[in-house]
Amino acid sequence: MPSPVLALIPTTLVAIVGVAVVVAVALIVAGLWSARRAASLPAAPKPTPRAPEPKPESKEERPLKPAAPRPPAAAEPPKTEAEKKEAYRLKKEAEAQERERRRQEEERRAAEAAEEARGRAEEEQRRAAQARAEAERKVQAQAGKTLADGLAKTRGGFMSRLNGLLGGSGATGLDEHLLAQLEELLFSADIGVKTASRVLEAARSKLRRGELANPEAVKGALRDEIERIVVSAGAGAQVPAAAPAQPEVWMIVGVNGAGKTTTIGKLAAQLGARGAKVVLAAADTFRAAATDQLAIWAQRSGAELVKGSEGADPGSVAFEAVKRAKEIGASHVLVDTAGRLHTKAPLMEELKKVKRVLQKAEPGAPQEILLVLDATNGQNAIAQARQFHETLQVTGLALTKLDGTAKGGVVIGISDELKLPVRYVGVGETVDDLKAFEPKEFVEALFG
Ligand SMILES: Nc1nc2c(ncn2[C@@H]2O[C@H](COP(=O)(O)OP(=O)(O)OP(=O)(O)O)[C@@H](O)[C@H]2O)c(=O)[nH]1
Ligand SMILES: [Mg+2]
Repeated sequence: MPSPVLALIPTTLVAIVGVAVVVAVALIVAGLWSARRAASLPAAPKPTPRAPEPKPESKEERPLKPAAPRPPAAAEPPKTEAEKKEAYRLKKEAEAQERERRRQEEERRAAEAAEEARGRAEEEQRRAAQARAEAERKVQAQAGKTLADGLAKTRGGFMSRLNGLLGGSGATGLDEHLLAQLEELLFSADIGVKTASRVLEAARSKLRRGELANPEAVKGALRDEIERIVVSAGAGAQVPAAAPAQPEVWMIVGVNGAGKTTTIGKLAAQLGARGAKVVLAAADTFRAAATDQLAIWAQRSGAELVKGSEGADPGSVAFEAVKRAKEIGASHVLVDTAGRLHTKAPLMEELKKVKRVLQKAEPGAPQEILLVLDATNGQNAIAQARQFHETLQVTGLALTKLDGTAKGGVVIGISDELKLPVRYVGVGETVDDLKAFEPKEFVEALFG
């Protein structure tokens, strides 16, 4: 039979083990609960790194408004819907502000560029106006040049010596000695020996008839004779019909550098100013620069230019120009030709050919063969005129550069010897310095 103590042992043991199990379970449960709780709590916020402030690179780059606050870089994506929406809203708002900032910046730059362009345009306009005013001032300064101005050097030479002889205090009476002095003066006055003799003879015969009472009267007699010679050589500049049925063709000829192209340019400008439609024929195909020079005049005067390539046949350029003038209903064709020595026969033949081509291009053309003579050539201009006239049957003369010479008396010699009308005289380089020649005005300007 078991003792009662032994009987108690299993019961006690069971109780102890039971308590221990309960305590252990309780501890485990408590541990698990606290661990879960800890896991469900939000993590302590980490400090967000500060986004570096955008440094403006320069004054230009500085935004007009402070940049919109960007949403802080989320350490973690938002968890809730509301937070997501808020973050999205902030992002959109920042983008919109950035767009606005860029728009304003572009607007500012465009305004600055427009202002700069306006300033530049104003400056250019101011400069152009200044240049125009200066050019105008120069033209005005020269536009007043009259035939008398142009003849100033001639008056100062031949005429002042004549006045000294006949009008000065030294002129006391009329005798052979005075006539001899007069003869010498006239012979050296570029009017040519023949003409000088003719003028002197007229004065001498009046003297013999007792028509000249004093030196002043001798001067009057010389003046009358000179006027008779110049007037009888023919009319001055032709006045072209307002609307001719067919274009008038003028062929311009002369030695090198006489002033042909310049005279054509001035004529084109004067005709253009009167409303005439003009065609310029660049038949000086000898040098490319000759065409360029004429092209500038065409542009200035509003005339149309017909040209060929360098070395092209001058006749074909002239022909094309007449054809073009008919097409556009032009009133004038001015044909520029290459300068040539009047003594070079083959070159003079070439001019004959151009004339023939013009005759074919239009019946009656060329209506004018204008010989341009440089007045500074003096007596040589008369020799040139004779040769050109013989080859081409010149119809009129233009005497250039009278302003630069004391040899204006050459006009008298040419008129007398060749009986060719002086149509124009050049007294300077501007358009208005080409004057229609008026014989009486010339004599008036010469004698004063
Ligand atoms: N002072 C002055 N100069 C003139 C006058 N006519 C022309 N000239 C000048 O004379 C120079 C020669 O003129 P151009 O028209 O080229 O002469 P060109 O006869 O066509 O010459 P080539 O074609 O080489 O034969 C230029 O510098 C002209 O400005 C004038 O009446 N007075
Ligand atoms: Mg020329």
